Amino acid sequence: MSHTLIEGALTGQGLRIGIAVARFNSLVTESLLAGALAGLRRHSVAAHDITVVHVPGSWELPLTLATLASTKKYDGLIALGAVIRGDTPHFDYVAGEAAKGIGAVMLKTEIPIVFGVLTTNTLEQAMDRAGAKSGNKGYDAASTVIEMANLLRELRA
Ligand code: INI
Repeated sequence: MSHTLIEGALTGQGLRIGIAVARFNSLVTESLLAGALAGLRRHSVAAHDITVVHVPGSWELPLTLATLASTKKYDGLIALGAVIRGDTPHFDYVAGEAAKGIGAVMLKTEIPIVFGVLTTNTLEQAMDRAGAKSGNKGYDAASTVIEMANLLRELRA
């Protein structure tokens, strides 16, 4: 007897996606946003199905995502931010709370939320992950949110 295999498709047609993006370290986060938008379009998500919300910093992401999720208008959400250790002793609080908060919102609302918040020691490391040497985590976030939205649809069907 063969096993059952369930995997989310990477086709974004018909999916409604919300993106919450932090303005703090905007040099990095604007590149993450550009990558995410390019990734969504590449996977056939329609422009009119994409909503982008700008917030001051990564600290503000969890509440914003919780509010977006509560509208029930989205099949998946993406959180984009950049928390850079060099900037301030705030690092551990902001990075920790963003990660914990976003994870908690995802489990409470049962809507997939992709964690596209970079946590790095330097601006250079962040830039490397936002379209320079190491790809673009925003672009990766787009395919992950599509896979997860499709997977959850399938698991719930
Ligand atoms: N917000 C970030 O997104 N990244 C950071 O590196 C950062 N640092 O280092 O302070 C940061 N702080 C701002 C924070 O997210 C809030 O916007 C602010 O505290 C107001 O609530």
